[in-house]
Amino acid sequence: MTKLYIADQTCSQAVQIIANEIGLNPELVHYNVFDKSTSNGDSFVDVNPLGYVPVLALENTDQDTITETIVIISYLADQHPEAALIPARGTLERVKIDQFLTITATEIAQKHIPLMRKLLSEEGTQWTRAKLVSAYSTLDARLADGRTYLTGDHFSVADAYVWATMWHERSGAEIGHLENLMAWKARVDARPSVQKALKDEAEIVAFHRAQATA
Ligand SMILES: N[C@@H](CCC(=O)N[C@@H](CS)C(=O)NCC(=O)O)C(=O)O
Repeated sequence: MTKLYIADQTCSQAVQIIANEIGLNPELVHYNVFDKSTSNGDSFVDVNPLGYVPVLALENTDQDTITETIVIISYLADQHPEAALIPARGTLERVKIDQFLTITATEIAQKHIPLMRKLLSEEGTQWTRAKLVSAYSTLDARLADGRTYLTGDHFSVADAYVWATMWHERSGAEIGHLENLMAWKARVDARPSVQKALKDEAEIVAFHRAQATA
C-alpha cells in the first residue's frame, strides 16, 4: 500500500487533505520530528535523508519516494483530474497556481518554521512576522471579491496548502483582523476532507505515543 509519512500539525496535512478529496487511503506513518522515531519502526533517515515530511512512498516497481509538499499534492491532483483540484499542466491557470504554491512554500510555510522554533533574534522575529502578515494580507485581498476559495469558487490544492500552514498563532503573526481570510479558514475547517485529516492524524499520533510509552 502507498505510504504517507506525516508529522503532527505540519504541512503534511495538505497531502492528507488532497488524498481525502480524491478518495485515496494511503497508510499513514507518523514521524516524530523531535525523537526521530516513526510509528511503524521505519528508519526515517532512510525514507528521506533530508529529514522532513511529507513523503509519499509509492508501491511501484522502483519503490519511488516523493518529497516536497507542492510536488506531492500536484502529483496526486494531476492523477485525478475528475476532482478538479488543479488546472491542467501547460495552461496559464496552472502557471498561476504553481506561482501561488511556491509563494505559500517560501513566503508562508518556511517563514513560520524559525519563528515556531524560536530560532530568531528579536529583529529577525519582527521582520519575519511582518513578512508573514504581508503574505497573508495578499490572500485576504484576493478573497475580498467574495470568492469561496483562494483561486475561485472551487476548492483546490492552494486551499489545502495554505490551510495546512496556518501556524500564525504558534509563530505570533497577528492576522486575526484579516476577516476574509478568517472566514475562508472556517469554510475550509468544515470540509469533510479536512475533518478526516485531523481525525486520522490524531489517531496515528496517539498510536505512536502509546507505543513509545509501552
Ligand atoms: N521542502 C519541504 C519542507 C517540508 C518541511 O518543512 N517539513 C517540516 C514540517 S512542515 C518537517 O518535517 N520538519 C522536520 C524537521 O525539519 O526536523 C516541503 O516543502 O515539503
